[in-house]
Amino acid sequence: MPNSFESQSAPAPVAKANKTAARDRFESTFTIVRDELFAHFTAHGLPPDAVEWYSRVLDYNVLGGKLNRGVTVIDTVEILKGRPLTDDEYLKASILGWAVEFLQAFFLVADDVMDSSITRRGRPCWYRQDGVGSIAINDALLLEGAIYRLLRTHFRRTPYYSNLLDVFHDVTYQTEMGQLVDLITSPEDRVDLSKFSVERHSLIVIYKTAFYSFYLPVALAMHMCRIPTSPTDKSDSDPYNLSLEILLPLGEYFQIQDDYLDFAGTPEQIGKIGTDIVDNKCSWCINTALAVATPAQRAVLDANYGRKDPECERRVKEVFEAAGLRERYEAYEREAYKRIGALIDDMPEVQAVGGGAVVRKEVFRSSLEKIYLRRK
Ligand code: DMA
Ligand code: MG
Ligand code: MG
Ligand code: MG
Repeated sequence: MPNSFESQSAPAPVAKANKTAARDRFESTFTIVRDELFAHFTAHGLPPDAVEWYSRVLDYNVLGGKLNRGVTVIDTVEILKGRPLTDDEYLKASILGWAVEFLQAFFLVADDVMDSSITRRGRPCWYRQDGVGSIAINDALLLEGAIYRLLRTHFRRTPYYSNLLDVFHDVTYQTEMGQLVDLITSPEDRVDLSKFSVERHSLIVIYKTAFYSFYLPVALAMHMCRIPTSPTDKSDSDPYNLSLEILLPLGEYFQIQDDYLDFAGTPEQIGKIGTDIVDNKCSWCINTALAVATPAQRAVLDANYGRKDPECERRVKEVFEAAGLRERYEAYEREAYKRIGALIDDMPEVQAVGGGAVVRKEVFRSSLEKIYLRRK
């Protein structure tokens, strides 16, 4: 397929139906995961009210999203194997998919508390539900703990168990580093737009989003397919490092979409009310506006950004509109799609990495197509 923005159109109905079927099949395996986790709670003698609470935590926070990360694990295993999966392979890939979705749920529950967000996936954020409040902190930790229960149950006896644990631990820590820089770059009480920069933004988004959203699902699939890490680890030919070269720029592009939609998307469309302006976030929008603002516009931004006042937020949005952010974003998206597409085009079709295992570039193309032009 030619790699040009112009050649892209809406997905064909068949492709869309396949996508929905893949998601539905993945979603249907959730009951397995749920039942296992409940059985474990019950085996520890936890009372029914605790199991019932946990059940609400899982249903509310793990389900209701797009499930792109989980589905990507399964898609990637299929691409790497080059054939349909056996039932056992499908189950294993879907457990890894759920483990990624649990990690996502863990981060989102905590992120919404830290960002004082109002809604998520079209409903109140979990911490804002009646009777939840700061219990959400422990609920987030329980969601993280569940990952390691699932891995232990399904992978303890596989030779790649330690690789799975390693990648989950690494990526979790990287995400937390990103959240740290995100949070300390947006203090509530001291707005100082001169602290923002595209370099700072790039660091934040690669760490808080790209590793766990893009690298993790692919790396898990690669481990499940027994793709070896290179013995020298840091070498250019290490397939995991090569994957990062595409997946980190892809993750950066994805978070820029998220930043843009925080400003330009409607709550109905994105399922959440944008909080970046009020929260003083170092987002793509403010960085782009700062780069082109006239002195008068800059003064409006200085006086109104990061203020807990709807009128201030409205003034900032006015400057964003006047600075042509919508057109600038469209141009950015075309450029990112071409640039990342070219990185993928430049890879060999198949990278043989030893032991008969191969990495196919379709893995990366499939991730890029999943997010291109997304509006939610
Ligand atoms: C998301 O950043 C990062 C993590 C680790 C959840 P964000 O606060 O921009 O996400 P959202 O817009 O979904 O709240
Ligand atoms: Mg947030
Ligand atoms: Mg956040
Ligand atoms: Mg956001």
